[in-house]
Amino acid sequence: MRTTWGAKTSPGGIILASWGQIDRIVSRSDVVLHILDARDPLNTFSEKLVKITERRGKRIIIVLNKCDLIPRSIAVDWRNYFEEKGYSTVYIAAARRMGTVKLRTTIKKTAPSLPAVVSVIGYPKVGKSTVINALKGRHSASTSPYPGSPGYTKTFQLYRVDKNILMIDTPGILPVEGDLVERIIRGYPPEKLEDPVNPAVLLIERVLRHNPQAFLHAYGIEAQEPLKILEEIAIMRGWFYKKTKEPLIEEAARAVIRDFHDGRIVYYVKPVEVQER
Ligand SMILES: Nc1nc2c(ncn2[C@@H]2O[C@H](COP(=O)(O)OP(=O)(O)OP(=O)(O)O)[C@@H](O)[C@H]2O)c(=O)[nH]1
Ligand SMILES: [Mg+2]
Repeated sequence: MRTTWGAKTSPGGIILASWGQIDRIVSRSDVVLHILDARDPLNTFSEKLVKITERRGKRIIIVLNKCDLIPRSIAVDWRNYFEEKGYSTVYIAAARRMGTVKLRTTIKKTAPSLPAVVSVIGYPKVGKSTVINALKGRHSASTSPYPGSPGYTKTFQLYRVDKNILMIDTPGILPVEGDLVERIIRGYPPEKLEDPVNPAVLLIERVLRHNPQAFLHAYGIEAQEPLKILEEIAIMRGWFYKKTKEPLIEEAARAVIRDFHDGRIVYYVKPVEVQER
């Protein structure tokens, strides 16, 4: 089923869903899977989606995805954190098909009746389409590594996962309530960012707060100042302004944003750090 819907595009050209559309999708679902990036669950968690789901009397399952990028103990801590708040929670690594058995049984336990319509909702690039493919057992929903790169989800589409589960893939919702860094790095294709340096600097600062070794491991760079890190990446890759021969930090900033999406820059937040904030 392809639904026609009033498509909206961000200044970066990405098609985003609106809250009204999300509300309609939630109304049509029996269960909502809210997909979070396990590296930073709270910054990819939408209070607004939870409110919509509650208002519509629907059940929600929190899915912590990309758990291959974090230690298992942290995934368990985050699951406990969300379960203590009353959410049914599953941790998975959809790209590696890990945790899919548990997710499937949780969906079936949570659904008021079977077959169930399950919508998959979350910020851009958290892995919504990959979750559908992992449950379906083959690549059906198109996926892509970066915001706006070919294959990102542009429309709502229904997939039959098995005889009891129908899933609706959705485009990444615009995190209007979201944090500035997330909004920029998930909301725009890196090559379309007019100023990639400022968001990259904020991202680097955040990564370093949680993992001071992140850039040493990713690029062999020891520096701890964001601009110095960008300069060193540009020098390493041979990116210079033609005229001035200065390091082309804009290109390095885009590379950092892409490497963050790819999981090359290792960074994760622990639930205890959140509680201490
Ligand atoms: N390491 C890792 N990467 C993942 C995982 N799941 C998805 N990805 C990667 O994350 C990127 C985005 O995946 P998609 O499934 O396209 O994400 P999406 O949420 O559907 O993205 P939009 O449709 O643009 O909102 C791809 O490069 C996936 O390979 C995972 O479990 N682990
Ligand atoms: Mg998608």
